[in-house]
This record gives sequence, C-alpha cells and structure tokens, in this order.
Amino acid sequence: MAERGFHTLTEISSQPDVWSATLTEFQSLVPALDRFWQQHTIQRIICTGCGSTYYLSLVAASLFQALNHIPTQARPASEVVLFPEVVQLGDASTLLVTISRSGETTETLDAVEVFRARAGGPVLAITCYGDSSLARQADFVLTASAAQEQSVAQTRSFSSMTLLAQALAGHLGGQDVATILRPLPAIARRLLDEYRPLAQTLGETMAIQRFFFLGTGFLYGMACEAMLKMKEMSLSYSEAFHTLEFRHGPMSMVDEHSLVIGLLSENAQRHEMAVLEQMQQAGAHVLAISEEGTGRTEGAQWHDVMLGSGMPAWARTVAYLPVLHLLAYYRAMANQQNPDRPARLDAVVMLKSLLMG
Ligand code: F1P
Repeated sequence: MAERGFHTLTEISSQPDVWSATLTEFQSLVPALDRFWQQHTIQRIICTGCGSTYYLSLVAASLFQALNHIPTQARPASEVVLFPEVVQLGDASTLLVTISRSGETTETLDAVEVFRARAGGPVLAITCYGDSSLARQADFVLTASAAQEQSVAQTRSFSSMTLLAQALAGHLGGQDVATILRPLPAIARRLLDEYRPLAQTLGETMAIQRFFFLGTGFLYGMACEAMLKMKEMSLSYSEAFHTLEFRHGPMSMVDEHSLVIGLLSENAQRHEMAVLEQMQQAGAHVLAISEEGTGRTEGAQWHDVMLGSGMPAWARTVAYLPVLHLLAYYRAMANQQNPDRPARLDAVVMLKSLLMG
C-alpha cells in the first residue's frame, strides 16, 4: 500500500504536465466542438454536477455568462432532478453542461435523464473518463483523460476540468485559447515550487484551527472547492463565502485561530482587501492570493501569494488552486489524516436512481 498521502501529493505535483496534456486534448476536440455548436442554437445554459463538480459548475456558469453572454445557472444535480420547476429546465434551446470526474455519479446521470425528458435540449459532458456512462449519454464530450486519479479527493481532475471549462467558454467566446491558456502549466509549476514552503508552514501551524475561503465572481466557486478540499482531506473546520458577504455574519467566527484566505480578483480587489484587513485587525491570519501581490509587508500574520500570470482574469482562474491544494494536503498530514482516502468518503456516490419510486 502507498504511504499516507502519496497519491494526493503526486497528483497535486503533476498538475503542470497534466494541464499541458489537457490543453492538447482540448485542441484536438475543437473541430468537433465547432460542428456541435453550429448544430444548435443555444440561448440558455444549465451547469450541473455534485460536490466538487457542482462547485466547478459555479465557476463554469460565471465564465459562460462573462465570455459568451449566455444566461447560465449552476445547480447541484439533485436539484435538477428533484426540483425541475425551480430550476426551470427550458426547452431545446437550453444546453445542459454536466461535469463529473467519474461520469458515474447517480444524481448527475439522473439529471441528464430528467433534462432530456423535460427540455429535450443537447447535453455536453466534461469528465475524465471518455468511456463513462455520462460520456455515453452526452451529445458532446470534453475529456481530461490525463487527469484521472487514484485519490478520492479531486485535485488535478478538478483543475483540469476547470481548464476545459475555461477553454470551452473562451473558445465559444471567440478567444484564441491555445495562445492565451498556454502559459498556465509553467505558472502552476512556479507556484507549486515557490509557495510549497508557505503552504506547509501554514498547514502545520496548529494554532490555526478554522479556515475561511473567500472569493467573488469567477473565484467564488474556486473558494468553495478550496473549502471542500480542506474539509475532505484534513477534516478541518472550513467554510467558503462570497468575500463581501463575510462581514454579514460569518466574521463573528473569526479569531486568532483563524486563517482567512482571500482569492482576490482584479476588479474588486480594493473592496476585498478591506475585508481581509478588517479580519487581520480582528486577529486572524490572512493568506491573500492575487495577480500582482498586495504589497503589504506589515504584520507577521499576513501572507501573500502572487500569481504573476499576466493573463486576463478569466484565463487565470484555475491558477488559484494548486497552492490551496498544498495547504489542504499539509494540514491533512499534520492532522494525521490520509488525504488519499478521506474518512467516510467514496470517490463516487452511486445510489439507487432518485427517479425510481
Ligand atoms: C463527485 C463527488 C466528489 C466528492 C466525493 C464524491 O464526483 O461528489 O466531488 O469529492 O468524493 O463524489 P464526480 O461526479 O465528479 O465523479
């Protein structure tokens, strides 16, 4: 048996190479994607998944809205199945984007069935397994085959499927994604090397007992995913909020045993920084991840991660994750957990179909 955490660390560290392979795989699918897109007149998109891949749906929906100007919502697959009238599944001009690492999650497969029966629109799948049940049921499939994993918690699979969502939204929005996204693997490599010591130090600082992940826009879904990684891998108290929502109640939980992690955007950075500074004054440790760094040097409890990507905001979305993967990994190890096999979790949730009485 592999030593504790071996697969998780291997998968986190392999992201630069796996992202390269994923971008190459995407480019090979572009001609078929263009044909698929021309066959349909899409006026609305619903993105769906479960757990990590629901959070990825949040990211994908914000990308589609910003880059394609197509009204898009993200819903957990169970909501699509159990509350179709609340979700409003629409008609054949609605595209269902289903996201699932395994392609075998029952609720996600059920969502496809309900959507097909009620809306009759096309289904696009983003998955790591091109031969999965979900892939077989979809009209078009984007695969990140190199991102398949042995660990239960999704790391490189999530980031590679995020890359596919970025490439999809970018391509359909007329962006030259091959050129724009090409620097990402090298950026991931630098971030993993440069910030591994910081992630390890913070992960092993046992005075920190609560983790709060804050993001806005594209980055809210990323904050949710980072929150889930910390929870799943290390069994720590971990929550995610829209950054400015944090003042509206949740900040009452902040004290000197908290690490507040801000995924800073470009547009709203001034307002997001004000939240982080307020939390630092309340005694919290702060980790700020931003494109250019925050320039703050005062305060031993303030830590900066500078992405330095030089990319537009939508294109650098995925770059926020690798350092946060390391943070969750090191906390899991410090908590004597095995991040490869988190307690009480399975890699796929397979149930009796929700559609069977
Ligand atoms: C989704 C998922 C994971 C989660 C858990 C159970 O799987 O909810 O996000 O970590 O282990 O499965 P998938 O549909 O993306 O394969």
